[in-house]
Formats: sequence, structure tokens, C-alpha cells
Amino acid sequence: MGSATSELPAQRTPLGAGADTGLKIVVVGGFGVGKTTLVRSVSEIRPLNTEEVMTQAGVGVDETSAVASKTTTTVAFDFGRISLNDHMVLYLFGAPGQERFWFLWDRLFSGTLGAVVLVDTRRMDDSWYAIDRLEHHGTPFVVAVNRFDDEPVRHSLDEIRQALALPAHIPMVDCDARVRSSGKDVLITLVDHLYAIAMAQETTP
Ligand SMILES: Nc1nc2c(ncn2[C@@H]2O[C@H](COP(=O)(O)OP(=O)(O)OP(=O)(O)O)[C@@H](O)[C@H]2O)c(=O)[nH]1
Ligand SMILES: [Mg+2]
Repeated sequence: MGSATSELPAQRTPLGAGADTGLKIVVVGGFGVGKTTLVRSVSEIRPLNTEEVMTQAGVGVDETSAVASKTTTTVAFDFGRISLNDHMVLYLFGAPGQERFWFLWDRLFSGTLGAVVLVDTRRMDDSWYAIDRLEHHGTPFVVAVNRFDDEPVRHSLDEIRQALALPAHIPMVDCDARVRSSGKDVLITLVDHLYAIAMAQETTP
């Protein structure tokens, strides 16, 4: 046997240096809303992506009309990591968006503290399934509207809230999933929301 130990990778750093809280967060939403883009843009580690090239076989199965320039799709999940501060590290899981992979979602939700629902206003009804599943699991979430440049009309967050029938206490933010600082703001909104829920539970007798 060779000296296998010398080939072992460097020791794992479980959390960011000095961090003591790791939170599992999922990013969900319809097909092609930018989930992989968000995880990629905020992750500090090289994100794990399970992208596959879309082929002719998907024609008629996957709804690609609104995302014509898209050439790959997530077939399992994305994984990334970001330290929000010295104490808190988020583990990010991006769900696959195509309907035929939705059966993976319930597994992905296990142990999840909170979720980001990404919304594309050109295809708002694609978000309904994500919101329904999260409500069913009782998983707290925030809604981030990923603004694409070719939106025919720019709807306000209030209009989008109404269209999604979202209660007033669920935070909504605009974002550009391609921009790291914007993605990070979305995650901070979610952590603040989780913190507010935890505080409210603590003060309820
Ligand atoms: N113009 C614009 N393009 C974006 C934005 N966010 C993502 N994109 C592009 O939209 C395409 C789809 O993004 P993905 O991140 O693959 O979407 P996804 O939600 O992971 O897709 P699935 O996993 O297949 O459901 C990519 O080509 C991105 O570069 C955005 O905010 N603006
Ligand atoms: Mg993806």
C-alpha cells in the first residue's frame, strides 16, 4: 500500500474561522429564475453545481420559452457557503427548478432553517409551488424578486405581494442574482426574519 495519508486533502474547516453557528438555507423557485446564479455569486467556496446541458430530449417536457438563452439546468442541487459574520455561516442549497425534479425538494427541506423564494415576474405562477411547499413544511421564507432586464413591465413589490397572496409579515426584496452584494442582502433579510421569528417565539408565554 502506498502512503495514502499523504494524499488526503487538507483538514476540513467545519465552519468559517471562529464561526459557531451553521444554518442550512435553501433557494427555491421556478425553472430558470436564477437559483444557481445566486448560489454561485455569493458562495465563498467553489460552489458544487449539478448542471447538465439541456438537449432536444427536454423539448416539450421543460418549459423553456421564457428562458430561451438558457443552455444548462440543475439536475440535483447547488451547494455553496457564505460567512455572514464572525459567528454565522450559511450553507446554501439551490433546488432544481424543473417540475420533473421537484420530488427532490422535500428531502432538501429536511433540517432547513429558512428559504429564499426567487421570483421572476415574467413567470410569477412558477413560484406558487415553492411557496405552497414551504407553507406546508412550516419553513420560514423571504421572497426575492430577481429583476431581469427584459421585464415587459416593472411591477412593484406590493403588486407582486398581492399576486402571490403573501401575508404582510413575509419580507420581500428586489435583487440581481448575478451580483454578490445583492445576493448577500437577500440572505441577510432572511436571517433577520428568522431572528425576528425566534425572538417572537421566546417572548410568547
Ligand atoms: N438578465 C439577467 N439574467 C439573469 C439573472 N439571474 C440569472 N440570469 C441568467 O438566467 C439564466 C438562468 O439562471 P440559472 O441560475 O441557471 O437559473 P436556475 O433557477 O438555477 O435554473 P434551473 O436550475 O434550471 O431551474 C442564466 O443564464 C443566468 O445568467 C438576472 O438577474 N438578470
Ligand atoms: Mg439551477
